[in-house]
Amino acid sequence: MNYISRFCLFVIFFTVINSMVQGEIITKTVEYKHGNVIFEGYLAYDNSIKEKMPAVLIVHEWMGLGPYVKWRAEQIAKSGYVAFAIDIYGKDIRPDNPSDAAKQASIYLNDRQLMRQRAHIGLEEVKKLSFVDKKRIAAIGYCFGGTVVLEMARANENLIGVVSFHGLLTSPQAKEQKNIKAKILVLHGADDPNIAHGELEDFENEMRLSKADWQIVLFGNAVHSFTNPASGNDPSKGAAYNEKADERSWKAMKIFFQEIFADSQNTETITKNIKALARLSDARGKDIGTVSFEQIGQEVLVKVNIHDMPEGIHGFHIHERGLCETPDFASGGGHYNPFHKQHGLKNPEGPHAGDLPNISIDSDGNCVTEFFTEFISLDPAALNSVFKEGGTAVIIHERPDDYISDPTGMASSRLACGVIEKI
Ligand SMILES: [Cu+2]
Repeated sequence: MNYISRFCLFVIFFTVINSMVQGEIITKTVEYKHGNVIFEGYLAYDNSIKEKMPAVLIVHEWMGLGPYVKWRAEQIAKSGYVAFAIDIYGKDIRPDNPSDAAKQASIYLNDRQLMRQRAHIGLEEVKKLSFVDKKRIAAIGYCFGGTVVLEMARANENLIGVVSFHGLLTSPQAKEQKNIKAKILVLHGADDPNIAHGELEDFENEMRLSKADWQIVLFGNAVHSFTNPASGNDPSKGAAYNEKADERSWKAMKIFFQEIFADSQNTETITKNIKALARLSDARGKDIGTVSFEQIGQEVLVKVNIHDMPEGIHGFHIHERGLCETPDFASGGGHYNPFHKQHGLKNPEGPHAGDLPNISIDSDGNCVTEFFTEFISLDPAALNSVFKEGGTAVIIHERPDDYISDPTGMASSRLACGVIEKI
């Protein structure tokens, strides 16, 4: 966007004016400037982490940057991210009553370019931190702040994901935007009276047209501001705390982060040289060859080199435990299935992450083949990592996998097994 390049001409400076240590979490008030406007943000991070860390911007509610988002920033820092609560209104503009808050918020709600500008300035600040991985930044926002982070996604800011907690969803800018890049998670109270009838559908349509990767989670029995304990507990007022929805939405955000940060890590750093190997043996414990794994971008290249096995087509899977006990290999457990899907590469409710294509053993008892799978990862932090706690194992079955029958594909007994190990 043109306006972004214009901003880069301004000189923004950064001053740390206050610092304190809370165990391993460092928190700092950060002053920054744009033109004549001074802002006051809030930074929190875990001092014990040495490598570059992913960062999460936090955008405040209509009352401005206050204790609530500071508390959230500290929570996020404890999860291993650099948390930076940005200031949209400017230093000292901290409304203390709803009518002033509404006045402030509406300045930006009615001027989306100004809203985008203020958010962009905050984003540029966090990028200046030497310990932030600039390619791995997400943004979350509450109420007014939820609207701001969605606007950042519409402006195609360099964010890998945004999360709106009970934010207003629609934008006058909605129609101009195509191809939103940031992944979007909207966490919303199903009974939030601030969303007019039809606005949810308008937002969905906007996301479709923008070709966005988007999700909306609606929390039943939740109204506006359901994540904030200060909102009281009377839903009839339209804003109230809802403990269940608060916990569930926080969990949803963390799962979203795991996904988006692991994904970006795959493409940036994990691409190179993470490899794994399984040495397989048969029911009598005799070596029958190897299966190797190599992460290449989002996919894993699987290379099979097997000998001394019975001729024919055989089911071939990754199982959920890294344990190969002869003679039946039952110790490997079921198929590796971290996303709780059904079995089968052809199953519309599937597949298991561990579902791999059948292998064909020739008349000499050998099989040399290779293929890609996108269902597993070698990134230890990924939800579908083969290096999960307890490990995983490759298993060759007696019969072919029919690719559809849940949960085993009718592949019958287990002929060979090998624990997957990092090399
Ligand atoms: Cu199996």
